[in-house]
Amino acid sequence: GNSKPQTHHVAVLAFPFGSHAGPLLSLVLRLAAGAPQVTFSFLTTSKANAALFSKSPLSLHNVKAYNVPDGLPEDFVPSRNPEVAVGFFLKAAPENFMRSLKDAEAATGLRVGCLVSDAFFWFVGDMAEEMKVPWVPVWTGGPRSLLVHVDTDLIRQRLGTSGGGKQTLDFLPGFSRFQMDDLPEGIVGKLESPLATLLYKMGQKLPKATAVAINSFEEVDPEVVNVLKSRFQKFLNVGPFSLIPSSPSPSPPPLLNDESGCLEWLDTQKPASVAYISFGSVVTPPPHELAAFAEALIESGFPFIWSFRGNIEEILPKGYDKMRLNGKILSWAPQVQVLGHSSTGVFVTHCGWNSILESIVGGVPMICRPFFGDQNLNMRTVEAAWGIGVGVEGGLITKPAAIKALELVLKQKEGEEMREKLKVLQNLAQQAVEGNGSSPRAFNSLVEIVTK
Ligand code: U2F
Repeated sequence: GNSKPQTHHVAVLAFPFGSHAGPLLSLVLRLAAGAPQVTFSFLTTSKANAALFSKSPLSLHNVKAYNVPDGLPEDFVPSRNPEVAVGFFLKAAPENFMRSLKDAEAATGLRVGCLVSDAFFWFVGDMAEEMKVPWVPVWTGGPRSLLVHVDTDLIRQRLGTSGGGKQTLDFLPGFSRFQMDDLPEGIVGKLESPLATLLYKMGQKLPKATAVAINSFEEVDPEVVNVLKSRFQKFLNVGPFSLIPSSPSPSPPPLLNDESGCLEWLDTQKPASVAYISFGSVVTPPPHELAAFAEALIESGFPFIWSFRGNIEEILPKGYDKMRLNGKILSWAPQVQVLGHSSTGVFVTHCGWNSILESIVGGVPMICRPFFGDQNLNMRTVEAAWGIGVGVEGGLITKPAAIKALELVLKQKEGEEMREKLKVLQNLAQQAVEGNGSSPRAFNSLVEIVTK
C-alpha cells in the first residue's frame, strides 16, 4: 500500500547493454513489492530505462527511474563493434552514477542506505565503502563463469597467461571435465581488453561485497556454488527468475505477448517435436551460418519457431518462398512460454545464461552455438556437466552439422537421455522456489540486507 512513510532509499545501478538490466529490474520489483516503505531508485541510461519501463508499466509506487548519461562524445559515430559504446559508458560511469544518485537523494529527501548494482560495476564497491553502506552486486551470468572470474589469479598461476590450450581445470572443484579452451576470453589470453580488465577487477572486488546475488538456484551446480559460498560473504541464489513472477500479478493475468499465435500453433504440434531457435539479444550470427541453418530446416522438415531479427528471405536459398517453411518466424518470441510448451523439443541457442536457465526450467535439451564471453563455458556446462545438450559439430553451423544435431536431439535415444536428465534439474528448480526452498530463503536474506 501507499500509506507507510518511505524510510529507506536503495539505489540500483544497472548496466544498460544486452539483457543485463531486465533481470535486475525484475529482482528490484520483487524486492519493492515486499517492502513498501523502501524507495528504489533505478539508475541507468535513458535508452535502457525507456525500453524497460515501456515493457512493464510500473504499478509500484516505490520504484522510480533516473537517467544516467551514456558517456558518448557529441560527435560519436555508432560503431559496428558494440564494445566501443560500452567503453565510453564505463569510462564516465562512476561520476555519472554519483551525480544521478545525488539527484535521486534530492528528489526523495532520503539518503541512499544501500547500493545494488550490476556485478560488472566493481567501482560501486568503492562507492559503498566511502558511503559506509552495504553493496549487493548482481551477477547476470551463471555460477561457473562467476567462479572463473573470482579465481582468475589462481587460474593464471596454474596455467600461465599465454592463452588457449587443452590443460585441465581440475584444480577447481567441479571442473575436472573442463579445460583451458573452455574459459571466457580475458582470463588466460587477451588480458588487456577493457572488458577483461573490468571482469578481473570485479573478481577481486566481489568477495568484499555484503552479498552477491545471482539469477540461479543452488542445486543446479552444487559443487561450484559451494566454492562461491566460501569466497563470498553471502552468495544468494534467488532464481530462476522465470519461475517467480517479479511482482504480484494483477488478476486476470496479463495477456501473453503472442500476437503471432505461435503458442496456439505449438498446441497443434506433436510433443517434443519443434525446434526453437534464438541467439539472444546481442549476437547476430554470420549470414552463412544462418543460411546453413535455414537449409537444414528445409531439408529435415522439422517444425520450428525462429526468433529472427532481420529479413529471413535474405538468407533463404535463391527462389525459395518463406511461406513454404514449416514454421514460424518472429522478431521476438515469448521465449519462456515457448520453452515451457510440451511441443518444444530442442532449443538452438548461443548459450546466454538466461536462455540456458529458461531451457532447464522448460525441460528442453539444447543445441549450442556459443559466440563470446561466458557462452563457451556455458555450452561445456550443458554438455559435460549436465548432459542436457550438444554443441554443433566443428563449432560453426553448417547444414550437415545442424541436421545431425537436430536428429540427435529430436529423434535419437541421446535426446531421450537428455530429457531424463532435464527432468531431474527441472524438479530441483521447482523445489528450490517453493515454500521454504533455497531460493526464497536467499531472497529473505537479501530483503533483510536491503531494507535494514
Ligand atoms: C548476454 O546474453 P543475451 O542477452 O544475448 O542472452 P540471454 O542471457 O540468453 O537472455 C536473453 C533473454 O531474452 C529473452 C530470453 C532471455 O530471458 O527469454 N528473449 C525473448 O524473450 N524472446 C526472444 O525472442 C529472444 C530472447 C550475453 F551475451 C551472455 O553471454 C550472458 O550469459 C547473458 C547474461 O549475462 O547476457
